[in-house]
Amino acid sequence: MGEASTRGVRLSTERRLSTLARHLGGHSLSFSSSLGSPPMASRDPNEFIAPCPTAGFYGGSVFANVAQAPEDAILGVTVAYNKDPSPIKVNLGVGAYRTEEGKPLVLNVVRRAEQMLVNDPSRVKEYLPITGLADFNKLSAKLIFGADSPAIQENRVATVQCLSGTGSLRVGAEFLARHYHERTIYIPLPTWGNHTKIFTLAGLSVKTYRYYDPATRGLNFQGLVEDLGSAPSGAIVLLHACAHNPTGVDPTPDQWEQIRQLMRSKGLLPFFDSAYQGFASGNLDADAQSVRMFVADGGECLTAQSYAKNMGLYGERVGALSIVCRSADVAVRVESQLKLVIRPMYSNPPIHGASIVATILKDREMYKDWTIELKAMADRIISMRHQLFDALRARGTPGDWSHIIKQIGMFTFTGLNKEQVAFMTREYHIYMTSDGRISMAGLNSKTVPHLSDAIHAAVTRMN
Ligand code: PLA
Repeated sequence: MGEASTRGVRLSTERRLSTLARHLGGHSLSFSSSLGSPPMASRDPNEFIAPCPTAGFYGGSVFANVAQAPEDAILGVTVAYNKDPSPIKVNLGVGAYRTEEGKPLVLNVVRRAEQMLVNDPSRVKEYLPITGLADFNKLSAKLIFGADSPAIQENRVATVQCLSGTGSLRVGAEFLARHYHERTIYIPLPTWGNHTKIFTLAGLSVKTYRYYDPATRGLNFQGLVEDLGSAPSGAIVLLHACAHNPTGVDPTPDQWEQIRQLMRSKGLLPFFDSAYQGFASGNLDADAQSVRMFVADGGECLTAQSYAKNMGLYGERVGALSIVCRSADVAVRVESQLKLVIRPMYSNPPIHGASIVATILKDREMYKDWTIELKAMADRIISMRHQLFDALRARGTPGDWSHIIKQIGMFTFTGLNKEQVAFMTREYHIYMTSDGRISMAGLNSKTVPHLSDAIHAAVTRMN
């Protein structure tokens, strides 16, 4: 910034401060020439706790015009659930794994890794580099692209540790908005609700492509091909690597191959969201096939990984963004620019969760134990699908419910409408998103009969 513009910023800041001071009732906030030093430092700190003119404007708030925002469509379901005193309430809103006993699960292998970290006196709490823990980044790239990936061997991948899947998507989006020539991103219809906000706020223009067919409760493959076929060349396309949220519907390997050919022929840039690797099939490699297919052709892509679900590290906020480039020197420059995106956002990522992941991924035994626990989670979800399907059949609930066992991953997209969902929450204290999505990972054998009763009543009384 030049000297003149620095002075401009300072003058306008001073003007805003003195206007504020006038509003606050004549108190002199005369720190105009000491902008760099905190004005509060020289004052009695209690002065700011006791009621004083700065607490409001004529008894009101300077934020009086701030409107009440609605709760988040997914996380708000948990807020409503927590407020409900009913003993029979069930939360099937957010995608968070619960045990058969309905309890959150910390994986044994995660507990062991944490114990090792705590017992290791050489572990310190220094800042990580802007790009995060180097081991974690290398191991994360291997996990999604495969140990023998040529892109990794040729050093063509820039990986940065980010704040779980959401942070990885956001950093990727900010990078694209600054450095990619095409600002339009196509997201599937429907998709995870946060995608639109993440990409829009990063400065991209969001469009949708047809994905789900409510009539068949399956993939609208023809619609997808038509929409991507008419997208402008170079457009970014958001793809769910596996276990599409909210529909639980994924393309077959053959359809993935057709999508790949179409996208490559039009120069569309794939941005994979991989939030459920291992949760779809119970197998980490199988769930990464779509991504690996695109990397194998030598082309470029972005991948956002989350360890929230597959390692149960939800609140640790651990994930990674990888950008696969054509050559090693491009990857180096891309990484340098990712640092410029991250530094002013949160400076550098947290150390604990990434250390847990790195500990598990680099130890052969622990990695194996993780895959066993992951498979057990995936299998329990699949068994819930069968139990729910059988329970609805036993009740003779009208409709074809086979999509419950056909869909994959954490969610079932039931096809229940808004009114039916509201009825189930009101009458049965079952909490789910209003689009009819239920988190199968939140169900257990004891709650299946209650949910089936609720669905049966909703379908027979509210259609
Ligand atoms: N991408 C998809 C497709 C997701 O479903 C989610 C999480 C994320 C990214 C982000 O996860 P992370 O930032 O926690 O790693 N979706 C959840 C939770 C499980 C949520 O909405 O935040 C869901 O219930 O849809």
